[in-house]
Amino acid sequence: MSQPNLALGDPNRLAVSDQTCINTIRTLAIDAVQQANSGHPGAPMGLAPVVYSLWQRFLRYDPADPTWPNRDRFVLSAGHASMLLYATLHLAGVRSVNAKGEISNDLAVSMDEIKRFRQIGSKTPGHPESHLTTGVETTTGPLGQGAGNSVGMAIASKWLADNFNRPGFDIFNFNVYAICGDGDLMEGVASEAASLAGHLKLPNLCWIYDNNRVTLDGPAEWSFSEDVITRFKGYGWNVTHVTDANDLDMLARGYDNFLKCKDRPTLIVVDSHIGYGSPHKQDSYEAHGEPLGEAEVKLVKKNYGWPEDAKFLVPDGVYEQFKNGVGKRGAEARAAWKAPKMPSFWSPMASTNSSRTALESVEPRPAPRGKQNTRSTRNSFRSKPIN
Ligand SMILES: Cc1ncc(C[n+]2csc(CCOP(=O)(O)OP(=O)(O)O)c2C)c(N)n1
Ligand SMILES: [Mg+2]
Repeated sequence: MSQPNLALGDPNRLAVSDQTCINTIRTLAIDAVQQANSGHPGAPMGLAPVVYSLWQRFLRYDPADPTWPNRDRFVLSAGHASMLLYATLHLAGVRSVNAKGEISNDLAVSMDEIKRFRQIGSKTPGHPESHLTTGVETTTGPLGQGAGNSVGMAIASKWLADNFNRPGFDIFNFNVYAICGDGDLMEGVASEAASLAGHLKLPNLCWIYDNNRVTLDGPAEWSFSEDVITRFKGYGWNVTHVTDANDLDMLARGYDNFLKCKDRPTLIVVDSHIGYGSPHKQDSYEAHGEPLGEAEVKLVKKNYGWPEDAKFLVPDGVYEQFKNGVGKRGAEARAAWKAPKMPSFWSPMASTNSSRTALESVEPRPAPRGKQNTRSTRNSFRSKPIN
C-alpha cells in the first residue's frame, strides 16, 4: 500500500492550518524518534489531533506562565508517547521555569532538545520527567501511573476550591485531562483510581482513552477484551465515544460533553490509528516501539503532503497558530484570574504579583470538627516551582 488508506480518512482533509499543525506534531515525533533510533512514533501519529484539539480549543493553560496555580493539568499517562508532549510543549511556546520557580524566556522544550530526544542530559528523555522539563505535570512511563496521579490532581483541585474559593470568587477550578492507552487501562492502579474518582464524583477529571486496539507486541485483543465503556459506567463515570480521532468537530463535542457534565468524571473513548498515515505500519504494533525507518518516513511524509526530505520542519504560520490558540486563550484566562475583583482580598497578590502570597493571605475555611486545619496541611498545598 503506497497510498493513504482513504477508508480511514484522508489525512489532509481538515482545514489547512489545523491540519498543518497536526502534521507538524506528527512529523516532529517521527523525526525525533528516527534520529534517536529509538522511541515510539505510533501513538503521537495517532493522537496528534486529539492533543492539538484539546490544547488549542479547551485547555486553560498559559504557555507564558506554566506556574499559574489554576492552570488545567495535562497528563500524558501513556508516557511512551513522550514526543507527543514534547512537540506540543515546543509548538505552544511553553516557557522554561527554573528550580527557583522563575519563568525564563527560554522554551521548556527547544528545537535543539527535540533533536536531542532520548540523549543523556537532555530535557527530552524517553519518558516525561516532571523534575526535568517544564510542562510535564507528572512523571509517567510506568503504565497507569499518570492515570492514578490525575485523580490525585483532580482531588487537589476540589480541596483547594473548598478551602480557598469564596462566593463569586473562584480561585481554583482547574480541570485535569489524562491521556491513557490500552496499557494504562489494563493496570490495576488505574482501575482503583478510576473507582475512587467515580465514588468521589469528580467532575473536573477527564480521561481520554486511546482506543487504537494495538499494544506493544500485537493486537490488544490478544490480552485485553473487557468492555471498557461498561466498566467505566459501572464506576459511575460519564462515558462518551469519539469514533474518529481525526475528526476535530467530533473531538470538540467530546470535550464539550466533559465540560457540561457537572456531577461525575468523564471518559472519552477515542478510536484512533497507531502510526496513522504509515503505509506499512499503521494499525500495527510495529509503529509502537521502534523508528519507522528512513524509507517509511518518506512514504508517511508523502501521505501527509509533507516535503519528503525535510526534517524537523515547522512550516510558516504553525507557531503563530498555537500563539493565537492556546497562547491567547491561556493568557486571557490567567489575566482574568488575576483581575482585582475584590481588591481588599486580592491586594497581597496585586502588590507582589505572586500567587504564593495570595494563597498565604487567605485563611482556609475551618476544618470539620475533629479535623483541625494545621499549618503543615496548608503548607503542603502551596504552589511549588515546576522544573
Ligand atoms: C507498568 C508497565 N508495564 C509495562 C510497561 C512496558 N510497556 C510500555 S508501552 C506498553 C504497551 C502499551 O500499550 P498501549 O497503551 O496500547 O500503547 P500503544 O501501543 O497503543 O501506544 C508496555 C507493555 C510499562 N511501561 N509499564
Ligand atoms: Mg494501544
